Amino acid sequence: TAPHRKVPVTDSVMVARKPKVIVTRKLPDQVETRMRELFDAELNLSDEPMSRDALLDAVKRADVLAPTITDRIDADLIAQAGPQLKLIASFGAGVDHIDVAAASARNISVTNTPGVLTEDTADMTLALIMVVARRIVEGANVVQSGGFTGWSPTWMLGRRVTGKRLGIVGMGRIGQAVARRAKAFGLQIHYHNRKPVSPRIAEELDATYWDSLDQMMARMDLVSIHCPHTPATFHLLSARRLKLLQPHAILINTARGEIVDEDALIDILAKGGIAGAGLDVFEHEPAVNPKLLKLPNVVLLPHMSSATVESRVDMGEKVIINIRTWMDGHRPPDRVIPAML
Ligand code: 8YV
Repeated sequence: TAPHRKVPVTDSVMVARKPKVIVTRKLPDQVETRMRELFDAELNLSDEPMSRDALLDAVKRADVLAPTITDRIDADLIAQAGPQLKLIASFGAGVDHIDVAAASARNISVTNTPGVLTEDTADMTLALIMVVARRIVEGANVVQSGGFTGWSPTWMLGRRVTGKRLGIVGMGRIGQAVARRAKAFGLQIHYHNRKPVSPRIAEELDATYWDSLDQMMARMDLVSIHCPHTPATFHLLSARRLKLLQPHAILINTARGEIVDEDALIDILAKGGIAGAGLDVFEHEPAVNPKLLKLPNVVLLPHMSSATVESRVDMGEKVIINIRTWMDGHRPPDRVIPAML
């Protein structure tokens, strides 16, 4: 068994006990087992999402809270946290469910789990590109429902992907992983980002930088979103910007629903303003706008881009490493600070 650890020296009170870690959702067995070995861990074996009251109780008792995107860790909740709460070690890359500034103001560190879901999310993005452009779900449904009665040269025609232009919004780890795959599929890579990537990466990806998102949107065959959801990116793809897309364009979103004005997107899709969309995330998730369900030219997934056995274990490992590093009095490797957002 692991030795009992001290809480960080930076916390002035030195208590030789395992920290109380409250985990809000069910995690992979091996992650939970390790957490029980290392921490005074309270697990959520039923996986029932925590109510507001349960979360309030958790922040009053836990030294470390390990939440996920299904928990709203807002300023009000943080204000009611007990003085013992020192770390919010989130299971996930996005931190838009946590008020990082409010946590920071109370000296509560926030960590996330970047890097380990990059490749899976990029895989799913390429899958969505192919699925929408080549009408794969539609075709599968035809066969599944017994409707395949014969081939025809002009039936089930999709659009060629090779040779088209892909505009990536947000060229961080995931955006670059998408670009690498997309290049292998013969797509021409374009991107909009706060700043250009390094010359080495730009050259490797043969990527064209657009400082103007408007300019890029108007020229792309496919647009895929890979930026975080922050106040600055809320409705970044506004009604006005979505109208800049060409009628044959396809929009892919595996990032966050809030980045796209979903009502405007539905309107444009319904009017044939763009050709289709592949969405793994929704603005009011888990609620999905019923109008989206009626559209023939969309493929909708239940926020599963990072959902692989491997990524969930790796994410859990990262949560553990962040907590352990903090316990040892060091800065956790995946600390998120307000200035980063
Ligand atoms: C995860 C995600 O499923 O990590 C993220 O930001 O959106 C998802 O891929 C989720 O965070 C798990 O908490």
